[in-house]
Amino acid sequence: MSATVETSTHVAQSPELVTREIRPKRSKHEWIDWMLTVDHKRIGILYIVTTSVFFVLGGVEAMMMRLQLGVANNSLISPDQYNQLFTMHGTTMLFLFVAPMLAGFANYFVPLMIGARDMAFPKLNALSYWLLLAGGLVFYATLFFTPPEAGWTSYPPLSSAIYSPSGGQDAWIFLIHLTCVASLIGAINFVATIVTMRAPGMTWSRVPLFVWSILAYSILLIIALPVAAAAVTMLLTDRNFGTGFFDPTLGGSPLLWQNLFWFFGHPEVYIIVLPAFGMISEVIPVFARKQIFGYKAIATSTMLIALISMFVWFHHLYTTPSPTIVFALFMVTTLLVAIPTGVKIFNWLATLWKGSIVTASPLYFAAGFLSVFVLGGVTGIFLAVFPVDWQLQDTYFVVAHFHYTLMGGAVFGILAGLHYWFPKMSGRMLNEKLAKASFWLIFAGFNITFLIQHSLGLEGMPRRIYEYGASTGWQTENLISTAGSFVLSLGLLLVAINVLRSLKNGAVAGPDPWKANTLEWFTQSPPPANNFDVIPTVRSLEPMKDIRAELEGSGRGDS
Ligand code: HEM
Ligand SMILES: [Cu+2]
Repeated sequence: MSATVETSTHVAQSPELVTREIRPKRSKHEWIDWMLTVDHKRIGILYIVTTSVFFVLGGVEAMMMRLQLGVANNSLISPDQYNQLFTMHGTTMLFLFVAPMLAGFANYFVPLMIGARDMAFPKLNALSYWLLLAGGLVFYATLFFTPPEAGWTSYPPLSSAIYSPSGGQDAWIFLIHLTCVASLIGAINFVATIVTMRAPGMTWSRVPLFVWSILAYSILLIIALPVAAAAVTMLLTDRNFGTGFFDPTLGGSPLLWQNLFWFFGHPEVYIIVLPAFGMISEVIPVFARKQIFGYKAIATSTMLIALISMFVWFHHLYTTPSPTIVFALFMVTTLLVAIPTGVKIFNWLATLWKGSIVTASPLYFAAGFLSVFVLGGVTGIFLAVFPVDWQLQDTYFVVAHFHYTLMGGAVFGILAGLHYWFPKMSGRMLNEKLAKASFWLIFAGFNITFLIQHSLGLEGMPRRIYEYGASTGWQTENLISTAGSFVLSLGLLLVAINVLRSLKNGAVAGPDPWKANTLEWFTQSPPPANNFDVIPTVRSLEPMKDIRAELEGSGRGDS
């Protein structure tokens, strides 16, 4: 690309930001440019658009399940179809929506936030995206054959050739392989970029908190993914080549799968939640008009959460026949995670405390994140205590818990990030009224859907059942939950409408509509291919504040 650039002088909307735009030579067809792109911003958009489609698919699967469960003795969906639906839904949401959606935001914003012109390895970056897309296509091709039905956890013997003879399960394995390679390449790229390409003056104590979170996310991926890849390879050979890693009749053990899977699977939860934490840490100080409280504590707690999360996996095996001392040890490590998480939450609250709060939509979603994530954390503390887990495991209490952490944590975080960064990515503002309306629908709908599932769980409703009898007494609560899921969907639909409308008709954003702190706001919206003409020297945690102050001092103001 570098050989075919033409330069032009381009003055940004704001007089102080003069960026010489380098336009890569374009081919006749726009879509060919997109397919061949190695620009981190375009790759970021490709990720965000692709994963939004997968979110819709996962959402449709969820709604089909909620429809089936809305009334007792319903026969809308067969037992087999229900198994396929929760397997597709869980797998889609985790591997094809949340994790790669966050990778999309990281792709777009990490280079901009550290003042770099691209990722360290732009071509590898493109490869990551295409591998992910290939994985998603292979997985969804099973809709035309037989989709997998052993759950997103694919425990043997459920996932063995005897109980899951269809190729759907092998497609699931292939999906995991492809996303593992994609994410591993991406993670190495992020580490290289963050370590070597920061702007002059950006010492480690001036690295934005979102970038810290992506560093932690990448390190976790690099440690956890090879284990996942190994485990699914063993499952593949067990299913197809007669090995017996997980088959007791051949000397193997199903518990080996559970250990390997959760050694990866629990860090995966933090792989999802840490970048959402990072987004919240960017949004809160901007809209509280205050410097983040406890920067070092938040950055340290991010790394600590990543570290501890590698030593908690056994809490998923509390109901296996294992020595109590092992349960006790893992209970302690699991409870330990609450400390750095609490540190973050108190620091966010302290940042908001006595701030001059700007009540804009990104802050709404950040506040929504705080409240639902805290509830998910609290039920996590309940479940960490193994005798409690013995009562609640595999009930709707667990379904409620992990939707509060995964959906509450990741989706509210992503929505906060989307509303915050949309002006930068598109050059246009979202409609605030519509954004706030969608927030209230999502917040209400989410809580109506999932809060009541805690009591369903306490009443004994097991997860992964396709129907229940009228005599169970679970009918009303399930109906409320299903009704809530429609409110939630309506809210999400409103977000989509807002995005699509604003792309064309939104108010022009300008380079820095929020008066924010970090370097992505030092360039046009959307940024030119080369990101920055001049890379400023960073002198504090909030370089944009310094730049604005300097311009005011020199009489050029930021009007
Ligand atoms: C759009 C709102 C959502 C609704 C209405 C919803 C609903 C459901 C339902 C009905 C189940 C099956 C419960 C069972 O029978 O055991 C389920 C399972 C699950 N959901 Fe969601 N969900 C939503 C969003 C999400 C999101 C955003 C994530 C992840 C980030 C997620 C992750 C999961 C996982 C991991 C499972 C377990 C699948 C399994 O048992 O193998 N869900 N969800
Ligand atoms: Cu866990």
